[in-house]
Amino acid sequence: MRDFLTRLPKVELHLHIEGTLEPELMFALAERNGVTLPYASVEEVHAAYDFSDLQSFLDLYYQGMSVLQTARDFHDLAMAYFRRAHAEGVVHVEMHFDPQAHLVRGVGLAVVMEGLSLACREAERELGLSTALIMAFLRDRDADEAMWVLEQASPYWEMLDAVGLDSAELGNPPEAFSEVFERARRLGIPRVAHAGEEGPPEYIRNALDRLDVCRIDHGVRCLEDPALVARLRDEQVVLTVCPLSNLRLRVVERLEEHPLPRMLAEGLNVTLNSDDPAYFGGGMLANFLACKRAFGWGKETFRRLAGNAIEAAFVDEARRQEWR
Ligand code: ES4
Ligand code: ZN
Repeated sequence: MRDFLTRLPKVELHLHIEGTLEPELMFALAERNGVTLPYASVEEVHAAYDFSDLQSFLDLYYQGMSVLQTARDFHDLAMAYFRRAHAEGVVHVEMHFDPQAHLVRGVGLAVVMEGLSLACREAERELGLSTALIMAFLRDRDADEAMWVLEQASPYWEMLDAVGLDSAELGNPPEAFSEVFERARRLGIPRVAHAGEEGPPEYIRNALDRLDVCRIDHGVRCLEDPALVARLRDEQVVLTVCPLSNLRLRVVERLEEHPLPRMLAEGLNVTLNSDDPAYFGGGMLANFLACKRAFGWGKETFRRLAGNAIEAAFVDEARRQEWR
């Protein structure tokens, strides 16, 4: 099964590139940039990654990315991830990045875009790995700032495959960003949003109705609302589920209790993704293997899940055909 799951062409639709920062690279970049980290060793970092909820993770996630300062850092971060993903049989990566998390530290959007876009071209050329960019707005900062970031990004609009909405969900409902997402819609930029990870089903509904998103990131709390489940099934809304993330952030206490099997049984358009692999215990293959262990799924189920992601990717039909 491990061989089968490795060889299965996997498309990753929900990944935060800053969440791929492994402790070893974090230390190397800290040294290169003269940044002091609050950890003495890789073991200490791993010990600190014992999260109680989304916020406790986000605190360390934003702290960890303080080592990312130059375009070269962003390039090295992304290339290191692309190489790992490629080795696991990932054929396409759609990565969120968080401009505001860098802007507040004095690292401008041009630095981020230069590093990431260089890595994307290199991945295509050297690994045959295709990539897409999702510029995410931080929902725990205000919508005016998000709108400013979207305008600042005008030189890069053509390079964006989508905009997204992430960070601390509870108390930060999607509708606060309706004008920003309307602006993106008018620019012809597709939209996705995190919803129903820690937040209630209502946030999923409002992301669809008020932000006009084509995918919901996570969405696992939809099961609390049968009418919403019916809608998600009827409209075949793509849900980018991240099992190991949900486990490590205590959305579920055990993977065996994860809503994934019920979501599949409901006929929902589910995909498997890794979210922040450096923080949550592994990438795409680890997530697939964890599901195998917890749910005992056969090959057909994994083919279906991987197929759902292929159909939902921001790529053209010819590319899709190579992976089917
Ligand atoms: C995130 Cl797991 C998760 N949820 C919301 N925002 C995020 N940013 C990075 N990882
Ligand atoms: Zn996420």
